[in-house]
Amino acid sequence: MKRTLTTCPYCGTGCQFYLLADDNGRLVGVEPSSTHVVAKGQLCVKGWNAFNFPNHPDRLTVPQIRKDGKLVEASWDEALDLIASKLKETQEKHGTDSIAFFSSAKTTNEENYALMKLARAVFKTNNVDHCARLCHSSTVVGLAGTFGSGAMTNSISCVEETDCILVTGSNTTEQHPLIGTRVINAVKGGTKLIVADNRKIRLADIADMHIRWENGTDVAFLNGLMHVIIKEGLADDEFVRTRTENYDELKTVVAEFTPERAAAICKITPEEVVNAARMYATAERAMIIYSMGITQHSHGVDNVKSCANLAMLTGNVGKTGTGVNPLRGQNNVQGACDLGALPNVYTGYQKVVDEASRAKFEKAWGVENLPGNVGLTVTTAINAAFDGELKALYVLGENPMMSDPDQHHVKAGLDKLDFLVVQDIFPTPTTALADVVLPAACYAEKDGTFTSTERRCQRVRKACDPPGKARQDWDIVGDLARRMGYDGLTYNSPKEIMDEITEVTPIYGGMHYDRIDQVGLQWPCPDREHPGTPFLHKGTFKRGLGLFSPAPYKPSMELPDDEYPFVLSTGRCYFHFHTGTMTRRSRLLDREERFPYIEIHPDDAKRLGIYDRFPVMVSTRRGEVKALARVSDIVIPGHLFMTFHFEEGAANVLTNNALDPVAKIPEFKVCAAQIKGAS
Ligand SMILES: Nc1nc2c(c(=O)[nH]1)N[C@H]1C(S)=C(S)[C@@H](COP(=O)(O)OP(=O)(O)OC[C@H]3O[C@@H](n4cnc5c(=O)[nH]c(N)nc54)[C@H](O)[C@@H]3O)O[C@H]1N2
Ligand SMILES: Nc1nc2c(c(=O)[nH]1)N[C@H]1C(S)=C(S)[C@@H](COP(=O)(O)OP(=O)(O)OC[C@H]3O[C@@H](n4cnc5c(=O)[nH]c(N)nc54)[C@H](O)[C@@H]3O)O[C@H]1N2
Ligand code: SF4
Ligand SMILES: [Mo]
Repeated sequence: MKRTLTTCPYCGTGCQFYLLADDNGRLVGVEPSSTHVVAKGQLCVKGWNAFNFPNHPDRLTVPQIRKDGKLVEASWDEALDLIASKLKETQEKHGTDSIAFFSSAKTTNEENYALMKLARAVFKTNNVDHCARLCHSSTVVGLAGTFGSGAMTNSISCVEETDCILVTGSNTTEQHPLIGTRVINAVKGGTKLIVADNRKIRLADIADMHIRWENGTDVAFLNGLMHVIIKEGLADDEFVRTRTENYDELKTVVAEFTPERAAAICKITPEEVVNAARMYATAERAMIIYSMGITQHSHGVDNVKSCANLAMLTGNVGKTGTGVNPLRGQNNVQGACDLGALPNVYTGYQKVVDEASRAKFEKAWGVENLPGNVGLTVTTAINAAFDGELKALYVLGENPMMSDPDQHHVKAGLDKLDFLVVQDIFPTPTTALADVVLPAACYAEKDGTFTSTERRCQRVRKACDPPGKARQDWDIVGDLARRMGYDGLTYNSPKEIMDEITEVTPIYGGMHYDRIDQVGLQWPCPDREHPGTPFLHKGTFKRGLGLFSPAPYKPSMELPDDEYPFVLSTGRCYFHFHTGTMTRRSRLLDREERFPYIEIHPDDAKRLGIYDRFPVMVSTRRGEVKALARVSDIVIPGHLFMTFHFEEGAANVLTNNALDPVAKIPEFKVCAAQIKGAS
């Protein structure tokens, strides 16, 4: 049996394991790595099953081109020549920014670098983005504004070195299971746990406090906590004085959020606000863990800034066991951001509007006139397609038909494009609309690196060959570049790409393959000798002083009314990942959760005559979908919860395309819905 050490393709926890291949080169299993810093010999159910989907017969194996309305097999030459000529033609007719690229947090750092370089160096557009937009774009904006860096401040190991954890909007045991395990261990060791999430997630069972506020009211709650902390003299005055600025404004804003007022907005009790404030602020070291419950709102940036304010007010930044810790979702979403698959920055967050950065990349890439305008995001690109302004789109490893808000709107936008290319490993509802479909190699079939939520850049290694004619994403991108007359994307291996990355990216300066062979390094890692950085902002913030950025409370965009009386929230379950392309093709995972379902509180179900496991119709102003009722007190009365894993009951038919004004993240966590029994 061949054993290949690689990194899990699912969540951002970044566990490593060995892929096991038999003599025919077929993947047959997974073996955990007992020495890995995070996994420590364990894996969650998705990790254990990560060998399964690469073998699935549905894999895309040949390029396809749409002819007379149908996708038919084509050669690589035909497909790539067509793409090159169509993209060129579109730009000549409608301008450089009439095309856009979606990159992928599922693919490697090297592949994200290649795609963003293709967009910028070859097609001269900054219209390049990826699913971080739908995920932690509020974090990137909010923490960059307050601290100067948009990443998780501390390490996963810090969970076991803290005295109090505030978990808010993160279903840690299901979505970052091996971080969830750490939280459980910490609690067993005496760490206090506050769970602020209105669903009764598994961590709620062991929490010292479980606060079930209304979705979308986090700013009121966090301001309430800060009000109490200041009033009761629990702030870290020394930290506030020496490490931060704009404290007076914070004081003014939170002064209005008495526990009574905060509690009234959140529909909890004033005592809960006071007790949570005391528990968090009196801990010697306290950390905040958050994820989508905080970010996916039309006021996601305000939520993130409020978390940062709370941490600064109590001096909980810049040391071990503390910090503001957004758990990054996808296996390589941290890396896709770091490598510049974003419309405003090159690698390492070097801004495209900055002339010196442009000059640096022009020299490195041997090109002229890199564009200086900030490009379209995933969400605004779909809107631009809908408005007829965007004409062509190249989607590499995303499934926007299932993952973007308001599916009818997304479909209408994609339908209006003159040309759509989708490069994936499986057929999806997005490939179904494409003019050209390109088959890619999956994680098990390639070399490269992923960067985990704790900024740890780790190796991904080839364990088997790709099926049929599928090729590595970076290789396809390089081939297309050559057809556009550019040789600067021709590499022999991902290692060569990483060597280039280290040259142009200060935070990745020391990430050479020989250094991360066994144990990955955490950025910033500026040079060959640097040991990596376990926690950020020690002694000084990246931006100098931490900036208090108080936010007033703003309600969500669409609240329940007589017609749509429920709050519908969407998210995930333990067994499936996102749009299900991989987990629904893994036998064991598929068996656990087979049908779309919606959680509803027993009181509501009773009132509406809805029975557990019976079909219901859920509708919003955008559309309706059928699902099976899951009657459970996991949710509070008046709230519904659905996952977006199922094509046949797609939650994003229902969701609202309202965006945060700065981060452009959609409001996936709150919209108004109606539910009734169905046959
Ligand atoms: N099994 C599995 N694991 C995954 C994924 C997957 O699809 N499946 N996806 C990965 C990705 S990309 C991501 S981003 C992460 C996401 O990981 P999480 O953010 O942990 O997952 P979600 O289910 O989206 O939402 C988490 C919690 O937010 C709560 N919530 C909703 N609205 C609010 C609110 O207004 N305020 C607060 N405080 N809480 C709220 C919900 O009740 C829910 O329990 O998971 C990663 N891991
Ligand atoms: N309603 C609702 N919608 C949401 C969310 C929510 O909470 N609620 N969460 C949002 C969040 S946080 C996220 S991160 C997004 C995720 O949105 P997406 O990234 O669109 O979702 P995925 O299913 O992860 O899509 C990844 C695609 O890449 C393909 N793929 C996998 N590996 C490779 C590879 O190596 N090469 C190539 N070329 N393709 C590959 C997969 O088959 C799949 O089609 O969804 C968002 N959408
Ligand atoms: S916790 Fe995340 S990285 Fe670890 S095995 Fe599970 S899905 Fe993979
Ligand atoms: Mo995500």
